[in-house]
Order: sequence, then structure tokens, then C-alpha cells
Amino acid sequence: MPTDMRAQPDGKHRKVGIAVARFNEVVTERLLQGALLACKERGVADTDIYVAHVPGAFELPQAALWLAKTLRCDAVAALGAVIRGETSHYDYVCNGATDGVLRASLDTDTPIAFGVLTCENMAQALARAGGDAGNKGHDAVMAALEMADLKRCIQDAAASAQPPR
Ligand code: INI
Repeated sequence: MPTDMRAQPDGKHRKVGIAVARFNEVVTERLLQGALLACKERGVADTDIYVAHVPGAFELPQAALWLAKTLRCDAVAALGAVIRGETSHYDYVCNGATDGVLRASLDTDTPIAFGVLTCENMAQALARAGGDAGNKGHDAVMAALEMADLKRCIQDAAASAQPPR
């Protein structure tokens, strides 16, 4: 019979790191509130939540890596808002944040969820930060907690696996 592993975003006894960018703060503050709400809903203790503030989305991977590696958080959410302007700076910041968060996650073997909005304008960003399109900060914490639980499921499965014949 297959071993079906369906993880839950359970926050009990989990240490959660949240890295949040100040750039476009009107948006990122709402993402942070969504992320904190998700922690509360899933049972993360207040004393197990660490919020690291960084200047912009480009700095998120570094802070997320420190939260995962130095502070040993079980689950990390990286929150930011990149809004397209007149220059190609948008693309560089988006690519740096995307590649960096993925790399930090793989290098630290820790789930680091990508809660960075990449939008054409402020209205789109606000819609995804607690408006009509939900709150991506909330979603990011849920994804990171689910992945932390999946890691535990896989570790448990490995521990109870039959030794090779
Ligand atoms: N940072 C953001 O988080 N969002 C943006 O939209 C943005 N734009 O458009 O420039 C932005 N730039 C700053 C960048 O993230 C770094 O903080 C900066 O380049 C210093 O490294």
C-alpha cells in the first residue's frame, strides 16, 4: 500500500520567522498582519514568532537565511511588494528575490515561503494584501507551516521504513 503523506499547517511547537520588506510599506504592513493572523490561527506561540524588517525585497533572501540558519526557525515567510515602475529595476529586484529565496530555502533545508507580490500597480498589490484577492502574507505562512509538517512526515516515514532486504 502506498504511504500517502498529507501535511497540515500545524503551528504548535513551531518557531516561525517572518522577513518583511519596508519598501511599499503600506502593502507589506498588511502582508505582515496577514502572516501574524495565520500564525495565531494555527497555534504558533507569540514567543515563537520572529519578525525581521529589511529595506526592500532584494534583502529578503539574506534575512530569511539568517532566520532559518542562525535562529533555527522551522518555517519562514518572506514578505515584500515589488511594483513595476518605468525602469528595469523591477526585473532585477524580482529575480533577485525569487532566486534568492529559493536558494536560501534549499541551502538551509528549511521551508521559506515566497510571499512577495510582483504587481503592475498599487491597486493590484493592495488587492492581494487583504483586499479582494486575499492576503498573500497569510498564504505564505500557511505554505511554510505545511512544508515544515511535510518534512516531519517524510522524516517519520524514513525512520519507520523497512530496512532493505
Ligand atoms: N524594493 C521593493 O521591495 N519593492 C520595489 O518595488 C522596489 N523597487 O521598485 O525598486 C524595491 N527596490 C529596493 C530593493 O529591494 C533594495 O532594497 C535596494 O536595491 C537596495 O539593495
